[in-house]
Amino acid sequence: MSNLNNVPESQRGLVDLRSDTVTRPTPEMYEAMQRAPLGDDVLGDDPTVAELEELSAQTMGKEAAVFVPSGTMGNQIALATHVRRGDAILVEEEAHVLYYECGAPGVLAQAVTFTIPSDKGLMDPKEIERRMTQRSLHTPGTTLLCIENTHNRAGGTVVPLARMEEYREVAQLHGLKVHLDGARVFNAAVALGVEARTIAATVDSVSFCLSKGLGSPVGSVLCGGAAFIDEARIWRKRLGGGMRQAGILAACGLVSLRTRVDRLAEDHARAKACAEALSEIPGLRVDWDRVQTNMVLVETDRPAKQWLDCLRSEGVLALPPAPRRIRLVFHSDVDDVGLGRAIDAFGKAAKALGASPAA
Ligand code: TLP
Repeated sequence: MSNLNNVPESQRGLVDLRSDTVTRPTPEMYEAMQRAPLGDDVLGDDPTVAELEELSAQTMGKEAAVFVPSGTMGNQIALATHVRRGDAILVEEEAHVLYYECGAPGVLAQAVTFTIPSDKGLMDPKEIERRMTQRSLHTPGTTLLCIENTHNRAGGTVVPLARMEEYREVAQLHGLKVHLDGARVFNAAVALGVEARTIAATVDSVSFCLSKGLGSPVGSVLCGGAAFIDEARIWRKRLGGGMRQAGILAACGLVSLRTRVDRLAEDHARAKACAEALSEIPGLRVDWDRVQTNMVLVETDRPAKQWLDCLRSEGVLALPPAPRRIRLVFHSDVDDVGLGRAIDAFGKAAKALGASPAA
């Protein structure tokens, strides 16, 4: 069922597929916020934050965890904590940490990033090895490999466990640490039919978002070894990410972790159904291989903006990650009725635009 809590009048009736970040808190979350025992987390005494951090660490099979305001902060704290200034980080060429985090690896970790091409988000471990540098008078030492699972710009694609293990092996062989941008690691876990901790076991640190498919209004968690997380806490404070009575947010995170993971399968099923329907509509092309979790990337026969304007007039919102590409993201605030409306809106847009079947 759609969750209409606190949806402003102007947004009622919209089918918002721009991102899974747009979900509103559930009634259980509001209740949990009201009940949550609070303290000053910068002084280390918010019991609800402590509970969330403990549950997160357990869930990921790591020693410790730190609650942060955003996925971006979780990633960038991880990078800055893992590397020394001037080190090199290996990262897939369209990774979120590069593409959407405002150049933070250069600004905060002060690292150089070497990029690895991929096939739908999957890097070749041989290529990773080929791009490593040894610290010398000339070259930066490569000390970190950063992975994204699921991969956002590739369309929510999943990195299978076997590939994660290969990444770990090559990293270990050369003394690199591995950080996982697991903003949507629970989507990956559900798609693979494994526990998130099984994926996390292949990396040194993992950050995951509570505010995406898991439905919390705000927050991410960075998990790793105890000494790493101690250091990460300093980075969080340095970046202004120390939050006071943050238990009010952590309370929602606890609801997310305890009750919102398994339902991600529903979002995946709707994404598949959507992809199937859209591939019948003239002017659109869907790359089936990429529809693995809660996203659908749609290639458009003309500038995506023209399609998006038509969709908006039908009350359907989406974003264009490239000039002729639309991204649709399914989440708990889009039910089957919303799915149907989105498909209808694409059909109407195709007619309005006179899209040709041979796109
Ligand atoms: N992704 C957002 C946008 O920034 C593109 C979205 O709508 O998908 N890692 C990955 C893989 C992400 O997709 C995101 C958010 C983040 C990190 C950052 O999370 P936040 O937005 O909490 O900083």
